[in-house]
Amino acid sequence: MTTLSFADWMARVQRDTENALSARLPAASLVPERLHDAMRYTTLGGGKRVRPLLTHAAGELAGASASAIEAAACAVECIHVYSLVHDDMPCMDDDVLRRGKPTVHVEYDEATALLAGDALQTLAFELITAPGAFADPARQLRATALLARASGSRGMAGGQAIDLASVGKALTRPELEFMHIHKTGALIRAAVQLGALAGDLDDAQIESLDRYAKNIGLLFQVVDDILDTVADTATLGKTAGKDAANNKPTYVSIMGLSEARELARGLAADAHEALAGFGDKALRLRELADYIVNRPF
Ligand code: GRG
Repeated sequence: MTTLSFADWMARVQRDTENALSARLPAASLVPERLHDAMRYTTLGGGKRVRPLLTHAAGELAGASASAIEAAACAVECIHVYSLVHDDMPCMDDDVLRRGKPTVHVEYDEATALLAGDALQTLAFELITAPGAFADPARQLRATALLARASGSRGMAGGQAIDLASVGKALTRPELEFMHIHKTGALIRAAVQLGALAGDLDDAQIESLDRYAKNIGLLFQVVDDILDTVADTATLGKTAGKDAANNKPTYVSIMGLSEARELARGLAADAHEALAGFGDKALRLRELADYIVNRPF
């Protein structure tokens, strides 16, 4: 059996995710056309697909079927895209650029952006609860509950609320970490857990993957803060330097650039350590940890 290079594997998962999402999103010709068009506009043709990549890597390790992995990966990405659409709205981050394109409320209008986000969130739960999506209905139910919790007020939405309330405040490092564990980390953690639950790992193995996922969730945010400082708008496909401009606390503002880089390296090392018991099966998860540390955008 030939093993794909990481770059080829990543390109394959990104292409498969694009096709799977396109097939699952309502056609733009279906009433209400404007809403469906906005959902497709914001979901398709962009994004690194980090969460689906994590779901695929964990699902492949767990021996899950391709169809279960695909359903879980699409569900997580729909939640992620909904969060970006709402985050960009004038009532939150008020941004005009996302994934190199005008944001949904700019390209369409605010009401459509709100509804597109809402509908993407509910589509995620339609996908993860589809009959037969997982081989084991008990695990499917567990995955559904996990995704709901990770997205809600004790997960991503809660982290966003803390983020909005912290503008202009001098957060301590533990406070900043608490916010990011929820805002960014919870969904990344869910992406790995859903992949694991789609297969048949035991609870100790799921626990090890969760330790990996917690580190990756925080690592993703630390790198995001570094990129917001050092990269430009064209590279990022979203407005660079926004955190400083909005007076938002970040790892870079609290620790400085070189300590933030050191923190990223430490989190990546801990993520690698969590995978020690899986041997070669965890190759893609290891490669993804390294990709997240070194990602250019
Ligand atoms: C509106 C409930 C609600 C939540 C919003 C995720 C989020 C919470 C806001 C996004 C703001 C932001 C820039 C967060 C930092 C980390 C992050 C999630 C970046 C965007 O994710 P990427 O880089 O985006 O994976 P792509 O476009 O590649 O999918």
